[in-house]
Amino acid sequence: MTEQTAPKSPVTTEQFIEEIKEQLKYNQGVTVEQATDADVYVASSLAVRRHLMDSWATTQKDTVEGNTKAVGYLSAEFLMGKQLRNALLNLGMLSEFDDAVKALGHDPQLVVDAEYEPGLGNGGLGRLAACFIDSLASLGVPAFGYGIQYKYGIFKQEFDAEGKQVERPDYWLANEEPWGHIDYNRSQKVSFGGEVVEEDGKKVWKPAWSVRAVPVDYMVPGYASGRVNTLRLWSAKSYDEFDLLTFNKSEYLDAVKPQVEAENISKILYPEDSTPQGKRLRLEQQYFFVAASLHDAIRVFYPGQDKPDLTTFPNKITFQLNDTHPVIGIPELMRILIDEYGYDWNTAWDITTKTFNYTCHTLLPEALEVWPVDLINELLPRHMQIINEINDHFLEELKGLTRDKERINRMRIVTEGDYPQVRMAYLATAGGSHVNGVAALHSQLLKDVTLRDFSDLFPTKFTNVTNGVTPRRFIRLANPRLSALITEGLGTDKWLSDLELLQGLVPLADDDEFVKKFAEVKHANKVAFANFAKDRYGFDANPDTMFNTMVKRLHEYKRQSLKILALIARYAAIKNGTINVDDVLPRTVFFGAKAAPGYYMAKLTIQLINNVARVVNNDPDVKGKLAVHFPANYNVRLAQHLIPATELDEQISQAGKEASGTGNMKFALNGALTVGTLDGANVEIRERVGAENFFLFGMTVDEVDALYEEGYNPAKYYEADPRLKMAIDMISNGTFSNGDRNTYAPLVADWLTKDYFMTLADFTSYADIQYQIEDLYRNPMEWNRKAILNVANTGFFSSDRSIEDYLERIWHTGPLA
Ligand code: 26V
Repeated sequence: MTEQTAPKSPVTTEQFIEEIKEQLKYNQGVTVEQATDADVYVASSLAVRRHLMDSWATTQKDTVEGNTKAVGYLSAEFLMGKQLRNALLNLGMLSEFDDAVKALGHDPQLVVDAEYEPGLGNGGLGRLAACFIDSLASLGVPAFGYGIQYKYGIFKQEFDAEGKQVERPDYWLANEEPWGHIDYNRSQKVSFGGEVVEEDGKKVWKPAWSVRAVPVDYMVPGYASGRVNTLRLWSAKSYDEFDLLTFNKSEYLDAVKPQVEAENISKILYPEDSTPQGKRLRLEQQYFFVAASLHDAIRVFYPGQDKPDLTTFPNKITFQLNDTHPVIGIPELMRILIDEYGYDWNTAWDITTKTFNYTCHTLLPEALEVWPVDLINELLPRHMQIINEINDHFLEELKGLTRDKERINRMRIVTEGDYPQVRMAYLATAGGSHVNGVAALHSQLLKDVTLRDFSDLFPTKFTNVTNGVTPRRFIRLANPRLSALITEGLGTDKWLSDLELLQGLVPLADDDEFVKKFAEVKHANKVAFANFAKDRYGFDANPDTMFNTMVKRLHEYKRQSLKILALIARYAAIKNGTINVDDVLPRTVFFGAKAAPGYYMAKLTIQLINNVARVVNNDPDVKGKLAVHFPANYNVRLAQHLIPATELDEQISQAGKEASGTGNMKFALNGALTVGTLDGANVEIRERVGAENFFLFGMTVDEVDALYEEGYNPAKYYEADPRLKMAIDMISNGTFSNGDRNTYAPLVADWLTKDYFMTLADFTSYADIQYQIEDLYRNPMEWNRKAILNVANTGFFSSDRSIEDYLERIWHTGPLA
């Protein structure tokens, strides 16, 4: 990326004050005196939007008229985070905003807080999509994000009196939302069901019902690029405003039923992020947004053309499939080309395979989507025919490549048997040009294990693009103190658009003055977080203790249980005098995690963490030495507050299970040290920061495989390490359940008899490395030197670099001229 200095504000503070006043008056219809923080938030957002308008229009025009292939990022999730400050940063208006809002008598922080965070994603995959569209715009690449504007985002998490997770609906559109522009004039019709008939030797799909997909457009401003791309999120509306026929039968409620059903499609984000449930509504969602997006792209790139030459389609736009959720786009494009535009099979297949590429984000076999043939037949009968035909052609092609019949059978896109299914990852691999994993280790495992047969026969299809995160949101906005120090240290702010410049900080790790300043920044961030936590959650966190954080979705493979077991062991050791109280390094542990509502073990783990926190925090024996906090509803906003304040970050998944992780990158870039396994992007982070600046523990992928092979017996580890035995016994004997021995019995039983993710086997090495961690922490200068080296050496993990890799290896396009 070409380095950019911070953009210059298009307005003075005085001008911006006038613009906000104008919006207050003509949009909200309130006087300055009447205006609430929420009013000022809406007014300033609308004013900011106006400054993006010209660039948005020229970017759209150049995207259509220029000769640069665009990128279409198809994703069921975009976990955007709040918009206002990001837009201000990218326009260079942060200080003008603060000053203008103060002049109007408001606290800028409260105005920014009035924005309700859109939670249109579950976790890593959705947040990655948001980072990627930020980087595409910042690099000046013409791009569309395409997804769904869910009415209800990821649930709001609360904890009840027993510490159990309770899910509340997230009705994020309850207040005025100034960013999305509903464009009724560019809606698309999306049809479902019905049957396929033959007419004049041609297959004709006669759908049974249709919904109207209405685009809601969000501006995606680039940082200092002068470009503003579009995130187009589809919302489902009914065509049948009123079914008169039914109404005449005087069944009023029945008359609105089709309308309600149609609009259900974009009503809610599915909160599972690993176990697909094969739900009909979810397939409807997938087809809904993908069909609307493909038709939209044809409309955009061939304006006003009845019979466009779609053989040029892959030169106009390349579509990235964010996991398998949009893969139904492959048969949909085939259907459009063959049925709607009259192309023959081979031409259509050639266009389609050139148009799509697929990113896989998982290694868990149960997370790979499959759809029952019966369900696809019912909802999308023409697509099922096309998928079957793709399967037939593909099997023919395989016969030309190998004589291994078993291998060919394993590679079927449509399985055989009584309940045949479509394997979406296989369809995506066959129907696109490239397949990539999201970290080096993950891409290797995809080739060696998950998609082995495919990579053997189509080796050039496979590549790796290691994930990244946007430094604009996760360093500059989240951590202004560190940002200022980095700019001071490097003598430039160009690092925000060329993150490898952080390398320039390496020598400063040996500069005691700089190290002290860095330590002050971290401490100030801890104080700021403690204040935020007190205000927002009501707990006291002591900034003079080590801040140790584990935030991510709750999943057994991520092993929050390992953290909680080690924590209990530590608690027990302090209590029973195994460690001298005076030798204990004071620590505050923060958890943040949502569990899928139907994921029993994950929810029970949440309950356990909350109750460990209750017991530990109320025990005078460990006061000042150990504290545990679990703020509810971990989201992007909480991440932006907590990550800059963290000193030790936990990335402790079982090796071979976390595809990449992106939190690990955010923490390292904010100067936390990582305790982690050799999994996902941890491997690459450790390579870059240096083994001596990373706390490695646990089994490797090969050791894990060998142990499965040998036969894993978790009870052996329970017997072997008294610390582990003590921790598990305390859970069983009711220490964290008011004496009730049954509460956590399912967790204990699982640990002692199954423990699929080998938490117990890694316990000893995890507990042991804590001594190293604490020894280092006792030497603040050395700790902070290492933390600086983490910042300095992780510039590679900018999402700008990820996007440049995609451009070069997969998309073969670049910035607009
Ligand atoms: C699967 C499903 C299954 C059906 C229900 C809805 C749903 C939603 C999402 C997913 C896929 C989850 C995969 C995922 O989030 N993977 C994460 O992707 C991150 C970005 O690449 C990566 O850093 C994490 O390691 C990986 O777990």
